[in-house]
Amino acid sequence: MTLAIDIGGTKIAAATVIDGVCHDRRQLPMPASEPEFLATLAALAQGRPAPALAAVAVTGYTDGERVRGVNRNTIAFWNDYPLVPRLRALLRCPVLALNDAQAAAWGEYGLRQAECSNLLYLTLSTGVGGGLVLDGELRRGAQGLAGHLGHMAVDVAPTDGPMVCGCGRRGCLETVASGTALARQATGRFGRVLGSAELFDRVAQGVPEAQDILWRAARAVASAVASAHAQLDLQQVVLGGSVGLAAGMRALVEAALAELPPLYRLPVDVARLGADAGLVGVAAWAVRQPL
Ligand code: ADP
Ligand code: BMX
Ligand code: ZN
Repeated sequence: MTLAIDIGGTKIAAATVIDGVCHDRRQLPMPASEPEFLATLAALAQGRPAPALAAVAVTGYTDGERVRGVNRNTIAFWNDYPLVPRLRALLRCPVLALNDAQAAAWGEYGLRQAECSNLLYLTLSTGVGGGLVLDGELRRGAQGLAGHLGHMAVDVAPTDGPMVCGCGRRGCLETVASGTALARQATGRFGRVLGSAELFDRVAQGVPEAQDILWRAARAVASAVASAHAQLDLQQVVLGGSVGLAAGMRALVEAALAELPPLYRLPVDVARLGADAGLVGVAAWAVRQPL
């Protein structure tokens, strides 16, 4: 029995995963401070059967012990944070950690092995994350950074002009197409604080300014996907995260890819595991690792 935990910029989800199925899934907001974070994790773990293993999908890149933010604005205390030792002490069981999008890529690949062996998972969420399965293997890279497509510079600027990303680069995909970026642009365009879900509502109502923001985001995603494809020769793109799963987003990304030369028109699907892709994926990955 594996306790799976998915730590994002906005929320933490936890579930007991048995044979690839989530049981007792619970979700709480991601707190801003470390003490609250540990208390939230304790609450999510409470009342479950003692796990043999905890598998943690985490925003940021990890060497398996510590976690670091690429975007330094996402979580204030995520700078070389000893996540795994802290969780080991809290949960009193072995703990394995993996980047959240890498975890979700592995989860989606598990359902698609018969169809493809080169898959890109993109989460459009608080940030924009990416996970790569190439030749049937999950790629983590030298320090766990592999697949961070959110920090590729794209040739589409947000409606409020090219922005410096929290990673320090200018023009990253994440500054155009993350939930945070959509909310920022919607707030600027409509003159009052709006979230990404409210932007989607306005798109559904046919408001042109809202449609413009989302279309730019889709074109930016397509631009990054095409660049990744040229480099890696992919077969399938899978979209996840609350923005990636939101109504109409997949179709917009496919429409933006259709503007590009045929070579770049990869099939785009939404995560079959939905919001559980990270939980199921990290559990499946962890049980195969030597402890
Ligand atoms: P995390 O980044 O913690 O994994 P999510 O995948 O839920 O969490 O992504 C959070 C982002 O998605 C936030 O910017 C939030 O405003 C946005 N969001 C949440 N729900 C929706 C929705 N239904 N439609 C569009 N955007 C959403
Ligand atoms: C950021 C980066 C990635 C992560 C992606 C999606 C940080 C803290 N995170 O690009 O590691 O995969 O966001 O994460 O730099 P989420 O928080 O949106 O789920
Ligand atoms: Zn960046």
